[in-house]
Amino acid sequence: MTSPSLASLGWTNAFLSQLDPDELSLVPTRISALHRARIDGLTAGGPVTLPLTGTQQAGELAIGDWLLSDGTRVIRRLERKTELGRRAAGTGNALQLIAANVDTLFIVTSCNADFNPARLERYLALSAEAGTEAVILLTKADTSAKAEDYRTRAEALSRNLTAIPLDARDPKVAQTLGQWCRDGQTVALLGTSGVGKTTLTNTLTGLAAPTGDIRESDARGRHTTTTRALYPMTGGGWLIDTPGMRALALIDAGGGIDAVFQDVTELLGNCRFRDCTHEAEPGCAVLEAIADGRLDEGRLRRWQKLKQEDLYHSETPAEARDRQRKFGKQVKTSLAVKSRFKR
Ligand SMILES: Nc1nc2c(ncn2[C@@H]2O[C@H](COP(=O)(O)OP(=O)(O)O)[C@@H](O)[C@H]2O)c(=O)[nH]1
Ligand SMILES: [Mg+2]
Repeated sequence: MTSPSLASLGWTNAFLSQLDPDELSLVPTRISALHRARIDGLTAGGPVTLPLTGTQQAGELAIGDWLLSDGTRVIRRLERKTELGRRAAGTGNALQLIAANVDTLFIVTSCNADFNPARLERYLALSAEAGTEAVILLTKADTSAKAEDYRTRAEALSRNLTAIPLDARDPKVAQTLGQWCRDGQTVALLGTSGVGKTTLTNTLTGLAAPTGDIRESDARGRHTTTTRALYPMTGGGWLIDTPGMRALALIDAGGGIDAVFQDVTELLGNCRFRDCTHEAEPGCAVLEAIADGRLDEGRLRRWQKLKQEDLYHSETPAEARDRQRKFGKQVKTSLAVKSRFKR
């Protein structure tokens, strides 16, 4: 088997330019599997296994990371283009990395009741936060007469967003997605159980991982039997599939929210009052947009909910106390306002 070129592995000038002149003889190595005390990697010269020494922690590395090695050990990790991560439980804001240097995140839902704007917006925010390009894949288009409606509804969830209805089992999917699934590109799939992620993985990689009913044992089995996580796609490029991808929680949306809700956020500066809550104030640009049909009220509520949750999950304990104090005041004021109106 011939070895892939560095470019095929996803190496670009963004990585090359990080090298000092005296590092040019080191071996660029992309992590394909992570173990407690070693990594498996891909290089232009073929697959390698490198030990992690005392100061190097597997926890600070991720599948898809680029490392420099001297052939026997890891010298250093290069800065990432994108970082997919989740907030680790009980550690404040610490990010637990799931995958690095993913170019495209395929957000997978189906042309049926799985389609949920609030969930998709969260995934889109997560993708924006990670720095990846998001594309929505609408599987099971073959079972729905409304596939085009789903496409329209999906593309309305963020600006410049592409949504693609498809049959995940169709071998032509590799061509349909050829713009993202090609030489040097790295993709990952995100979506709820049953939407067709494994089916798509099989279609794009030519592998035959079990789908559907045996899903659960499959997920568990993979956890223990193999930690390989970077799969070559038949049309070129790499698909990252790790158990961690399945653990990416919807609360991990982070700061990407505003990028997804640009249609809402660009209205905010036009409200008459700077502290407008967009509930009932006169001169509220957001409520005006809803009144004349430019903005969907459901979308405004979903944005408010996400922002609130994000605040809650990202603030320090001191910030939380401060927020609760302010909220208490707000409640008192609004109660006072209400009782004034009653009289
Ligand atoms: N008709 C149809 N069935 C699909 C499609 N995608 C997935 N399926 C079926 O849906 C079930 C769940 O798919 P699977 O890939 O295991 O979903 P996962 O849980 O996201 O990995 C399987 O029985 C698949 O054959 C599709 O586009 N069209
Ligand atoms: Mg699956």
